[in-house]
Amino acid sequence: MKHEITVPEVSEGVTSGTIISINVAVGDQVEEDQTLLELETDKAVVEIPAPVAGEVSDIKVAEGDKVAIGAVIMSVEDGEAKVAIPEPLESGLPKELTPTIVIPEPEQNEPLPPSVQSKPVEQVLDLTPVRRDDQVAPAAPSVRRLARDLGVDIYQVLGTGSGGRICAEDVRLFVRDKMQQLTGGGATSITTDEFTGVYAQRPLPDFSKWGEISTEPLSRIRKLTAAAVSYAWSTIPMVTQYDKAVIEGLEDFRKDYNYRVTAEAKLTLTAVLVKVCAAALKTFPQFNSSLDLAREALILKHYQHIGVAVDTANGLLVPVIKDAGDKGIEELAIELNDLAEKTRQRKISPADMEGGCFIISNLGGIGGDAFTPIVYAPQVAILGVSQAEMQPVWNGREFEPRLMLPLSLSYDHRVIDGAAGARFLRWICVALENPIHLAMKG
Ligand code: CAO
Repeated sequence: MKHEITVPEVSEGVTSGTIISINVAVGDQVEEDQTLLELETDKAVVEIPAPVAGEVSDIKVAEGDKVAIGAVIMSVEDGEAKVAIPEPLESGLPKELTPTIVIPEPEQNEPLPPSVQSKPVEQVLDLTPVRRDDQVAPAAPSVRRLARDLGVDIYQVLGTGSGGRICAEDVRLFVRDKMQQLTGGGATSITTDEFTGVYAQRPLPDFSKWGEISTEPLSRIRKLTAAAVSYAWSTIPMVTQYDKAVIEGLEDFRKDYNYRVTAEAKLTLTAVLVKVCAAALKTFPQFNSSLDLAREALILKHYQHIGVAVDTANGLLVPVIKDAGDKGIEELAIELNDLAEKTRQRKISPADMEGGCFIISNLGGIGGDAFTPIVYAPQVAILGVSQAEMQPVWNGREFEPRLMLPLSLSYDHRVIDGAAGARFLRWICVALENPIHLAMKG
């Protein structure tokens, strides 16, 4: 049987296009969906696929030809005799083949499970194919294959690419949307092995309409960071608690100490915080835990591995100081300086960044008086450190200048109550103000 291939309607308002490449010759055997030729319109370049497998029997155009929408440009012979096809209904398929899924209305007095009580009683999901003979969906063969594999009628998918071109993400969004219609967007909606993070985004407008733009590919670190913070932000109900520690005593000691040691052994505020936070995790074990929702349990860790956010030329990395709770501040300072330097030079291994229980993000060397750090799943808390500065503090009789270190603790509210968050952060402030407390606790 002979199939005539016509110039498809690419998008509204487009009446013609130019053949920019012909990928087959008369006599070639082609697979279904194999690209036969490419058509350029003022809105997009469209690949025109073979509607069936067969032999190219006729080519009526040449590269460079301008063709009108609807003109016959090629023929493919599938080698089969023409057979009688049941008269299609308006939808394009016989009624019995129309895949319409109906969620039945429940029995009048039958109680609904709580998870579905608020859903509409009947939802009809119309998956009727809408293919029209005169139109080829503007999508690459790989995207058509994906749609076919997922059972999606590609003609129902809204293309978000240039000129309405359909990409793989459009097909996935279509499936997600239909599944959410089916489940009411509830807990049984579509799940994927991997949270799509950075890709979970609505289609972008064409910014070039408003001015000049340029595009840069995301680095691997940026993609990983985007996925991690998107996941954490959308799955952890978090709260941030703020407090301030008076640190002139600590700073006097640090400056005096640093006067006497080499650069490798320099005692930084962050090293002191690593020790303080490790001790705080020992005192408040639920801050050193991970929530196991599947088992409805809290996993408590009996080690204190502290991650330190390090700003590098390539982006944020978080190396982990293992067993910080068992190490002295001097040892921690040397280890942190070494690890931070290796991180900046990208000389750390993935193992150096694994197993963290809690993160310290110190932006105080750069500036700022407060920020909200994002808990790094599956951890349950993170400490943000802003810039210490002299501030007037009322001592009961007068204002006196004190060096105040602003701290912000974000925590997973499913695991940690507000009062516990406030106590934990106050404990850290007191430990920074009175380091002897640390020596007392070991
Ligand atoms: N307040 C005021 N000054 C501070 C400070 C603070 N909170 N923290 C550091 N400083 C000062 C230090 O005292 C130091 O000054 P001196 O040289 O006079 O002692 C200077 O800033 C530089 O500190 P440092 O970088 O040598 O050492 P550090 O331990 O304080 O910081 C590190 C190490 C790795 C935390 C830091 O280099 C870094 O990368 N910070 C950025 C972290 C980040 O990007 N976080 C965002 C993550 S997203 O939530």
